[in-house]
Amino acid sequence: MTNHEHTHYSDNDIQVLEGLEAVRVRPGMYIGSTSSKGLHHLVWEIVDNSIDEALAGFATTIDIKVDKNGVVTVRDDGRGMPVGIHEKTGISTVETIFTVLHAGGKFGGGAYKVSGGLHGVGASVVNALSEWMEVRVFVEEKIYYIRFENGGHSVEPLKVIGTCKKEESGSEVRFKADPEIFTEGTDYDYQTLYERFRQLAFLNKGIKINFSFEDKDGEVKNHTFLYNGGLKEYVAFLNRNKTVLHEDIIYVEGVDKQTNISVEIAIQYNDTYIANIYSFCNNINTVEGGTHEEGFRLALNRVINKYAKDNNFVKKDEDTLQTDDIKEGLTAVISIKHPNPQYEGQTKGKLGNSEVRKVVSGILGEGLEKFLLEHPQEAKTIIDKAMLASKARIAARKARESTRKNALEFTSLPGKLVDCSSKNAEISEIYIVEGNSAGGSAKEGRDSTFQAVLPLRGKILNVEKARIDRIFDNAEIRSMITAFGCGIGDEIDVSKLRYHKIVIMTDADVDGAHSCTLMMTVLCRYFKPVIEGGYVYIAMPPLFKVQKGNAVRYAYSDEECEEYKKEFVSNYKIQRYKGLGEMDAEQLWETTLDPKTRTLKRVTIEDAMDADSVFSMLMGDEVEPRRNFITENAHYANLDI
Ligand code: 28F
Repeated sequence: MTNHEHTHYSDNDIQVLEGLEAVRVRPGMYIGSTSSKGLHHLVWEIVDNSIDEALAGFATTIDIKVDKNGVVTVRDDGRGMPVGIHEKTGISTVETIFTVLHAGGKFGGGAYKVSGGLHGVGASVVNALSEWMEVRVFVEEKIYYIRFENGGHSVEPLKVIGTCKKEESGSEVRFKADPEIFTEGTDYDYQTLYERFRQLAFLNKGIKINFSFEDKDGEVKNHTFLYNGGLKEYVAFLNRNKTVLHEDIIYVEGVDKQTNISVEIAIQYNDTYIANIYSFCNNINTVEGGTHEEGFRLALNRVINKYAKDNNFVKKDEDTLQTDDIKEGLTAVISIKHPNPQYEGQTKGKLGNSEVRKVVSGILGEGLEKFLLEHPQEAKTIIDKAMLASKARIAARKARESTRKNALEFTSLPGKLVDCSSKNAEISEIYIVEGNSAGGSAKEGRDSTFQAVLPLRGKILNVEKARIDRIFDNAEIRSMITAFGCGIGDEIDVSKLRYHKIVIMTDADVDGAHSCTLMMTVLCRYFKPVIEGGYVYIAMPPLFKVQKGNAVRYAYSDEECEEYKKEFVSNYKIQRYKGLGEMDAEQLWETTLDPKTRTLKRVTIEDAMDADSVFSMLMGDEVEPRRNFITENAHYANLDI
């Protein structure tokens, strides 16, 4: 810290600076981590403040620019941050907001912060973790300016640096994250930013978000996100590669006057058997659900069953449709805004406020009832589908009971599994290999003490197109269930998993990528906790072997192959691997099995929504988006999961 930079500070302000020092000492406590994820939190934080100004009704447009040097600029057309002297700190409110920890909450003049919440740590944290930051406020035809350096030290107090038009009011923040803090560098990921801004635009209808991103080569991509239909457009987007059962999307919104909770919900059924329900509180994806999702299910169950009975779809009381039946093929987004959200659960991704249940159930119940009465055709389609699901559920229970019986009767592992000798799950690995020839090499090449091999015959079942009863009939999937040992679906118990590494190994070509995706669909749908636990990997076999004498290089891309050719200059041999089957056991060990040299890509569900759309696209009926995706992403390292 260089002292001459803040000589105008009083004693009181030194404390303020110490506050920001604490952020620099333990950044993880404020932004979760100093990885790329933490870096992106800085952007979310500043953008959230603009979103709040828009939700308060004062801003309509947010411009976000990221340049190739990692400088982020965010601007909104709101009222502009208050420029007067702050009563408690004796410095401008702008400077207070950026130098006092949690100033946003503590100094809030009554209006609650809607956006953020979970990560809403305040702009001062972003300032503390920035190499430099500049703030401009456009208000009453003047431009105010302040600059901070070296982790939050103002260079001089807020001052007027120019004039602007009356209608140009708003706030602008520019910053460069501090590379000394962020261990993985200060480069932003285009896809991550793009997807979050798109999501924010869906969740906050009518807010226009202009996004501009300059990549390393200086090429600029521009996008404008504006969805006046809000969640209605979000659900249409999520179903874009699916065959929908009704064009009119069920859409409900309302505010509960007593609690000041606002609710927005959109629902549309498609012809698959999978439910995709996404919930948000204050623009945060509540991945573990919570009381808003409970209220949603209560209303759905109550209203659909009432309608089915009132209209003689079902006669006896025993024919009650279960929520699981009603959820089949349903895509829904639930978004609530709460003045005082309480989060719980392992990752604080579960909404806990109990009053929310009744509020959501009430608002959705009323809206859904109205929709069904006004759309008898759609109502019939939905109830027919739920009744079919109910029949399938009963069939599935029978199938599952017989599978379980079988599992009890024959506790032996599936015949095709070549198990490892270790019984310690922590070190055990299972390679799921497509095709018998590759399975053979893997069997020979592996280290049998801790590596098991499960060869799968041909393509496995496309689970998105199959009902649960058929899934239990499928031999390949049954082998997986027994080999993993942890159960499936709702009955899964990850602590029983027999291998802590499940490695999907397919050829590095389009067919292989397709098989890999199919397997991941199975895992995603029926073994989700196993993916969430970080137990699933994709093996990355090389595409080329470049050899000169005893020196061997394995290349995973054309570019890498070119590099090795240059390295060897001349007299080298190149072998292109068309499939895993072409490698002998020793080569397979060296390139794909040996923990010392192999490359494994861990599969995470960072964004289940997009994983879902990739799967739908790859496996849905629409051929065109699928073909495009496969050709653009032929190297499956790019799969969005
Ligand atoms: C680029 C990031 O941060 N926009 C913001 C405002 C507007 C007000 C405000 C912000 C009130 C008491 C805390 C203006 N006039 N974009 C932004 N726009 N903060 S941040 O007030 C700060 C709070 O202390 C604002 C009247 N009320 C509020």
